[in-house]
Amino acid sequence: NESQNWVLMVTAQTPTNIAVIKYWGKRDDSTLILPVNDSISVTLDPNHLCTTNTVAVSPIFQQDRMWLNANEISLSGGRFQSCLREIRSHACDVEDKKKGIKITKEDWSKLYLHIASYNNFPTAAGLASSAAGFACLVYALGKLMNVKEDESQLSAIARQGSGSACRSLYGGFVKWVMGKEENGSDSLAVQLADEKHWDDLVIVIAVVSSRQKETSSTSGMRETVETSLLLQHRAKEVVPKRILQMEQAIRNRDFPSFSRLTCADSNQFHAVCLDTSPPIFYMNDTSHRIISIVEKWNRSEEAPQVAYTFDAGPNAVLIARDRKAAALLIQRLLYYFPPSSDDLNSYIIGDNSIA
Ligand code: 2P0
Repeated sequence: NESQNWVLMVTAQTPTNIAVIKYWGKRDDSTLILPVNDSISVTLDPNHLCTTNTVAVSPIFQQDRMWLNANEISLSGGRFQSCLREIRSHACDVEDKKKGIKITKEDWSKLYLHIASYNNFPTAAGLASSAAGFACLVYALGKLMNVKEDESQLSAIARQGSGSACRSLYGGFVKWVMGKEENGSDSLAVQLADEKHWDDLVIVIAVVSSRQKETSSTSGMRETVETSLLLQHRAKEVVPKRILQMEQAIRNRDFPSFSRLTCADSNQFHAVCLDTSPPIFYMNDTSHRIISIVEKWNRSEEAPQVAYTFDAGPNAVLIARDRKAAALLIQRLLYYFPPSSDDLNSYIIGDNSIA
């Protein structure tokens, strides 16, 4: 440490995840982000919809700073602060003999970080950018600081950045166990099956609109918890049974059950939004048309070909049972939503607000 001119950095890449049994609602007002029910998601292929974070530490840095897609953003928010505080508290000694760098456990509380984050997909499109973002931030900092905790323990830190982020620490199928503890120590992600377990599935995302949603997930959830009776029924009666059935469907690669549960859970999540006062509408007419097309198609076949699920926005996440079904799905989407001449280069259907 003779010279103060060194910079140590780590780069990590984390994909986003799509819930097939949804998280919607927090069980307390604290900053811990503790959900009212378990959820299950599928983590996307790391080559698509992912966040890349480079985190760096150097004695020359004067304060913690972060850039998102090359624009500096504030780190003063409580969620960033929670993640940074938690990860620093688990930091260990780091030594790079080649560079002559030695950082002790105690040094980490005095050193500042620079974080550069890049999303390879539109941040505003409601495609779970915060999930990939916080998972990647926590994972990359964990590597930089030689944190010894495993992915599951790291997921409990990422959860405090954004609930759904805890599920992006693993690939494949992941369950976020809601936990019972008041301090959130048992509210973490576990991997149900790795990415190779069911690799026939093909996920097609139909971007219906890339406009920013009107009601953020955080405030939408708060309003639902305060006003929806349906949410209480969902969290206590419906989801616990569905979680068990979904785990079984994933274990057995049982697409008919997987599809039935995924579509039903998406529809109930949007019903709970509608049961909120004032009601929250995340889907639009194009989303509804996509549901009708898929439902009709699935019913006309011997077995379901495609599952649909919609998050806090109008974009459709369509999960095809195999490549053949995915090709037919894309053909159908292009038939029902023919691209106009000016958006032939775009993959956006519906109101085509941004190409
Ligand atoms: C999910 N969503 O399970 C559900 C389905 C959207 C619909 O998790 O307040 O951004 O940061 O914990 O994680 C979106 O909510 O909310 C979400 P916070 P988050 O994927």
